[in-house]
Amino acid sequence: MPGYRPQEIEKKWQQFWHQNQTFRAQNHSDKPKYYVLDMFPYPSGAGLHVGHPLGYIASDIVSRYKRHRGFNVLHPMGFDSFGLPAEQYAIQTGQHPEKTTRENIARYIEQLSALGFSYDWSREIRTSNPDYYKWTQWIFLKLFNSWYNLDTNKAESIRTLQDKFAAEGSKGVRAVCDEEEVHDFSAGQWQMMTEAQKIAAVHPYRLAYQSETYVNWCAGLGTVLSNDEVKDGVSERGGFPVERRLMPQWNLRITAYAQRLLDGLDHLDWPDAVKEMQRNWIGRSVGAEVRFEVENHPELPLTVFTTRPDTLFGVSYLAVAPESELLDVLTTAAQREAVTKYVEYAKNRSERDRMADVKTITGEFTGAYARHPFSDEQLPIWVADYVLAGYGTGVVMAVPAHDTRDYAFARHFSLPIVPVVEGYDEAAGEAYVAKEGRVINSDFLNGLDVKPAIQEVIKRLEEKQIGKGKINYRLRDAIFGRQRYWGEPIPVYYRDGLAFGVAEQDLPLVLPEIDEYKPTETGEPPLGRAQDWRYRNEFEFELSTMPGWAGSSWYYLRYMDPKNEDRFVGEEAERYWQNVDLYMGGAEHATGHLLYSRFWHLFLKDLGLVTTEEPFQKLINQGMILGRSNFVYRLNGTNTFVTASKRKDYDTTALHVDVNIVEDDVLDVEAFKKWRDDFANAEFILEDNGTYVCGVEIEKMSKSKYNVVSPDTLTERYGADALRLHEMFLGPLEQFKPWNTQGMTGVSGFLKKLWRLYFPEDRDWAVTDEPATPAELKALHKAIRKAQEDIERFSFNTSVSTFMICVNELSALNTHKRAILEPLTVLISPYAPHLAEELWEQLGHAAGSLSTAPFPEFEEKFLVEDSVNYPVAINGKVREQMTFAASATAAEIEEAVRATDILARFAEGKPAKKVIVVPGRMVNVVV
Ligand code: ANZ
Repeated sequence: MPGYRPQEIEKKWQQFWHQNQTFRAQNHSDKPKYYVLDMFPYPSGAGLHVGHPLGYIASDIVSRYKRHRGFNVLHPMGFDSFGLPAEQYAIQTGQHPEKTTRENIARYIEQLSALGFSYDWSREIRTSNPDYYKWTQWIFLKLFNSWYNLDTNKAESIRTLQDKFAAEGSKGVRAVCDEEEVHDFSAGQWQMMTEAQKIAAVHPYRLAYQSETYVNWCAGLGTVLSNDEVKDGVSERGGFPVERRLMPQWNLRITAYAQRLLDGLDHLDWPDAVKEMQRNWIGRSVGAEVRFEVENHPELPLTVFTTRPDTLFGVSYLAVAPESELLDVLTTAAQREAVTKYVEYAKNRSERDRMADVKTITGEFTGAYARHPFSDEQLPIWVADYVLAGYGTGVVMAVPAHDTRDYAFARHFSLPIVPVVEGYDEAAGEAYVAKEGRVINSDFLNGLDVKPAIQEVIKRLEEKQIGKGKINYRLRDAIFGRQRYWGEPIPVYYRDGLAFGVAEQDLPLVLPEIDEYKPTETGEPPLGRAQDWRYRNEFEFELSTMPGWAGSSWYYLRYMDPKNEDRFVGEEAERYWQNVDLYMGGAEHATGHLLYSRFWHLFLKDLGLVTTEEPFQKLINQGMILGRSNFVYRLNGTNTFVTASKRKDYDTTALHVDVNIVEDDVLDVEAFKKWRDDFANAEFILEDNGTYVCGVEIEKMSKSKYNVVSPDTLTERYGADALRLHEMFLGPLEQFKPWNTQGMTGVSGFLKKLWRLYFPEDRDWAVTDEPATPAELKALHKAIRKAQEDIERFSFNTSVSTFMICVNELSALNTHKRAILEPLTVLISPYAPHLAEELWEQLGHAAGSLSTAPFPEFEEKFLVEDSVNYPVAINGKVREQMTFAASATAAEIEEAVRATDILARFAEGKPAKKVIVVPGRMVNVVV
């Protein structure tokens, strides 16, 4: 077996691992556990490109390393297989999304296996399989059957709520609920309610509940979208316009967990940027609610939320959101037409535009007035789209002197600007946003500083019962329904217009077959097409399905015990694996998936179904590998293409060209003519050396830019081990970096060189049992120390260069010794596992895999030099080099220097006045 032939050994070891289930994790072990998880992929039709495996390679290196270090490692893989692309494809082609999904997964598994990942495939899960989504539905039912008790600060069974109602009515209940929907009743009134009335009364307390909610409606996709699926007013997928609409929707009460989700962040080993994004997304604000009476409308006082109650005496108007139902009542006859017109305009601007666009100042006077709660001053009520319906109370008290948006608005509409904190400068032309300072113009607050003033106002509001201190969160409840086919059916049915959960023993509620994957003629979601689809042949099912993030909110638990038919995860398995030690995935999930899973986990914890607080202890976001695009330059209006260096002489348009027909930026001209029909007769203006050189740009990898590089051809040509090393070598894991194919040759050359330590070109097998020399041991142990330190701090690119240095040193020393090469094999195996397995076998370990061989122990003693080289200078000028034992003392060195004839040769035999020894560095003789 002389030459390094990755194609042969890689297939061989992939089969070996598969047949022997080498990476199967046990749920019982004396070893410590380590759970390494990749964010599981959505299997798209395009397969993997070289950017996808980056994180998988890194996590695989850690998994393999941990096995060498004696851990029982859980490293699973599965598929997030419900979702829009498969459904869009189904709409276009009529093919069942289940079929496309299955085919795409098969291709993914093939590609992943070819990269030699040490997954425990026996634990594979697919979120679209009924035996998986049965448990997603089960968790939904748990949410549906729970409420959030503020007294115990956790979720509880809805039964405890009913018991409270029966015992003390609604008074004694402190819950996170839909405050507008709940009504006060006594225990007696509860007893008198019909069953249906009781069910309706409980509904707004549920953690999974239905309500009329403003949603992002995307007509182009025929569904609602969550805030993180909408970017700049259009859908992230497809780029269709999104409008705000009031629709009945299923929601999950994530807001009940706002504070705990915030607090938990402090204990997580996550990138600061991600934690900060979650903090902002949750958006905690401390302030107060203040009630303003409205003239002629004693029935509707307006309540505002403010973070600055200290500025109460600077209020010059109130503003309500355009969506507010109050507008109907508030607006006077004279203003109705103008207000209606304004509302129509504002409704279709996205929240983001409304917040971000500070230049377009719009609004309308409603004709109504409120009264200041302390001064009784008259305050006009406006409608303005910078006020958001979903935040606070949807009404603001505007203080133009101290708030930027209010200031702009007041200037635009000539409303009064009254400074109430010292420091406002009228001439400055902007608000003075003061967090501290002395309060002025404010009756009983005059002279106080901002902070005590806030306390004082809250005290007085509470005394007068017209307001209270309040903590607000920007976080909204999560909309949990999609009007789509390819998702988990929500396990709810309707009886007399009331929603009921399907009985647990009837799960899974399997997705029914339908004839077309489109909404019905009457605008119902696709499930409305299902024939005879009724609960117990009688009741109508809910027709919306769960959003894409449902299945991914708990999948890490299922991997612990994927075959369990009685429980979503077995108790013992959960106790053993606890949670994920290392989670690897893209930064784009910072506020979606990572927040939802934390929420579900806390909820399951509350019900005693899991024992840990958090799902993912450590998180790493791998950076993105960017594409390296190539361009050709077409002379406008012709079919002639000019090479890059000459293009400035012509009027050209740059076109992306498939990077697979370009090598080292040189275009394969014949392949180009075949690439697209319209280029068949292309003509070229070439470089002077007769080649066509393409332009280059670094961009996101995407099909439309023809810069996608598939791992398949690279593994065929260079091997998976080379690809693994190369991807790590591209740069620090977390960074964004451009792909480059040329580098593959370099790492491939390195692997060949490594191989030659075992199989030199002139011999079949060169490994000997001779003892290693200090120099060889030093080269090895330097590498062990560095590689171990690097893996522990997730710095993989530096390890690759360490290996390269080590192999260079060993090659120079002509090393072929088992004492060196055996530990080296294990050292490199997390990175190049196929090559390592093969060499391990050749080293005589026939019985099995090296995957659990102990990681080589670093020994400091091999790095300690036994002799030191001293430059010897006379009056500061280096004249000679002398070598001393590392243990030699300064006195011994001085004596040895004096004993030489150095002064005779370089200082005309003068006597030495002084000999200065700098230990370990140099000797200076002063004459
Ligand atoms: C008076 C005031 C005076 C305010 C002042 C600020 C500065 P955060 O910190 O983000 O929670 N606000 C309240 N509800 C709003 C809504 N639905 N849409 C838009 N703005 C709203 O912001 C809270 C502040 O934003 C509140 O405090 C309110 O303006 C405004 F010198 O009240 B403030």
